[in-house]
Amino acid sequence: MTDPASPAPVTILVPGTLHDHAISRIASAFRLLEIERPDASLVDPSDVAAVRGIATFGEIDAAFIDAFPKLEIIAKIGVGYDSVDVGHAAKCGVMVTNTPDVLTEEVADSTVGILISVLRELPKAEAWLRAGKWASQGPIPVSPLTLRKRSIGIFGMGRIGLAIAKRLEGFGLPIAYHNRRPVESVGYAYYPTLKALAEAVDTLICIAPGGPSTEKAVNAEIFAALGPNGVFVNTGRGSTVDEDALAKALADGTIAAAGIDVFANEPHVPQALLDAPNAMLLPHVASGSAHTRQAMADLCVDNLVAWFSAGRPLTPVPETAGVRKR
Ligand code: A2R
Repeated sequence: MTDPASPAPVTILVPGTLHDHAISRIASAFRLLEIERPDASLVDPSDVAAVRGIATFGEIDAAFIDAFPKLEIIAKIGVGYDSVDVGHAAKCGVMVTNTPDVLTEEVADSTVGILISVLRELPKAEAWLRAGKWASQGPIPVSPLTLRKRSIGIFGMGRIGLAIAKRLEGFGLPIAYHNRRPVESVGYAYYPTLKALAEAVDTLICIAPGGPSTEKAVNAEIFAALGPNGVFVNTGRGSTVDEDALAKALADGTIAAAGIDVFANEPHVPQALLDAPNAMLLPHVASGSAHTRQAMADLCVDNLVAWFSAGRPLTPVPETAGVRKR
């Protein structure tokens, strides 16, 4: 693709791995430049001034933004964009886009699946069968926990939180939530603090964004409030949880169990969590079906195409919604 205002093909930089479908669409619409990781020294100096867009699945810091004087847009794959220094991008007049909505139903499906798997210990049951214990020792002992009679608390009643709530309402369970402000269009019980929500429910689902405002918001105090029958599921961001406090709460019975799909320092998982038999741990798979990852890749590239052809992206993040094409 060339910019109507300039005949040279637009160069899009991809630092690190990206979905294959996004790569092939970028390569056919733009000039694709790939580097192994977001390190500006890996870009040939003759290409630095050509970079006008970045497509990424991962981290983009202020120094990386500053390295490219002609940078106009960072197109992030994923709804969360805490890995991009969006404040700095906004200050520099750089647009940031994410991929909301197209993953909402998939992440909600996965979250409910994780919750049920944790409660009914389905991974342990499968391991029992595969180890031949069903045949040699008989049925696996019944699961101590169940979804029946649970009360659900959702930390982050946004697009995905609402989709989770609707599903669990269908299971006949009461729903409550905590956001910074109540959502007028929903009738679920609102708690103005996370602690009050945790005290009121026995099942806490975290689907809030990462970043400074939620950093370690789920901590020892919240686990104590959730209590010994408590179950915690996180498909939001690992940074939102104090992982040391979670491991301790699982080990000493402060809560009963957890299902964790996201970690503070991915792909590294704290040993104390790996050691917890009452934790089900997953490698950030909540949106990870071929169907949904392709839709996320398409929206990422559609944002680049819309920016360079019409000067407006489809899904700007709120912090850069006011950035205009220079
Ligand atoms: O606080 P509000 O009223 O802005 O509501 C948002 C809530 N939220 C928070 N709640 C409490 N304390 C905070 N510091 C805080 N920051 C945000 O989280 C809103 O209801 C919800 C986020 O919803 P959406 O923006 O619609 O995001 P979506 O598509 O549901 O995805 C949520 C997160 C992503 O950011 C990724 O981290 C993850 O799910 O995939």
